[in-house]
Amino acid sequence: MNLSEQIRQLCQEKNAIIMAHYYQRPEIQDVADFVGDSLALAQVAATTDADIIVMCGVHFMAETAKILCPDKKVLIPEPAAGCSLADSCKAEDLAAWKAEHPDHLVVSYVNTSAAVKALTDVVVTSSNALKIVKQLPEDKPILFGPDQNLGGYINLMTGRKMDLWNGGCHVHARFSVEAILSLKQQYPDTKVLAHPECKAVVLQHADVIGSTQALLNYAKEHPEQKRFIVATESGILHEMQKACPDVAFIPVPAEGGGCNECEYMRMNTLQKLYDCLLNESNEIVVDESVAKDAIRPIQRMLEMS
Ligand code: CIZ
Ligand code: SF4
Repeated sequence: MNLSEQIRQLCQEKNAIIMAHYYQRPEIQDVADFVGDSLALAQVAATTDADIIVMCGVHFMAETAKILCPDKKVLIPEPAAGCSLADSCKAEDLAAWKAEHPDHLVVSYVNTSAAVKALTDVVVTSSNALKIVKQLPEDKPILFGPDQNLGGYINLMTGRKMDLWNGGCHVHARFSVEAILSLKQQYPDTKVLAHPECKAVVLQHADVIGSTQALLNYAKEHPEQKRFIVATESGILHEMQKACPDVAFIPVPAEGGGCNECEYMRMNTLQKLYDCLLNESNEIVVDESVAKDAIRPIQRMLEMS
């Protein structure tokens, strides 16, 4: 048996489920039971009857699964798979910001630690952020963190004036505007699909702005388009290509050239996935009192999305 087949066999023996984010390596997406964005991963985690969840994604995604499923064993193939965006907002800094604005609601992007979520009123992902912010009382001021680009995009689309934390994703910050312009020149009439974590100057050139799931759905729902220019982590191209085999998806390169990959997402490998499932290692532990406070804004998100 090859490694993927051995992983599938272990899943059966252990009643384990493998969940993978769209930014994972293609071979991990292919072996997973479920592939999705962080909203879908949280929704599946909330309802699975598996005993073990292996979260092939970054640390905050595994933490979210653990918070939603405290009685299950949640494993991550590479525990060092972090997120520069989540790291840009420490719980103590958010606590200080909140203290300066005691009348504000706190809306946090899902790319945050459990400790930050514990200080939050409602969590959002890029799939449901607009929908959720629109449901919040209009007279209530909002602190939004940590992604400034996503927050700016929500402000633009909703007319809210949320105060924004100054954080960002280093992968989405480095898409080259020049490359987009030259790709648009090379392929006129080709739509640009972009993630709202991209800089506003990139979003200005986008035809469709949305989460990985929304961009994927757009491609699926527009079979008349034979080509797309894509500005998000290039891992999503695997699922796009599978869903739309006759369409060309052109990734926007990073400034200075090269494919725009998240090095944290790529830390998980098939071998590490196998080892972690076999040994049930790298178990995620969330402090109970933190988990108790963090589950409320996640559940609120699931209800509101
Ligand atoms: O929410 C997620 O899964 C992320 C990090 C990206 C996206 O838009 O799907
Ligand atoms: Fe974090 Fe950006 Fe990597 Fe997503 S792509 S995990 S936001 S560093």
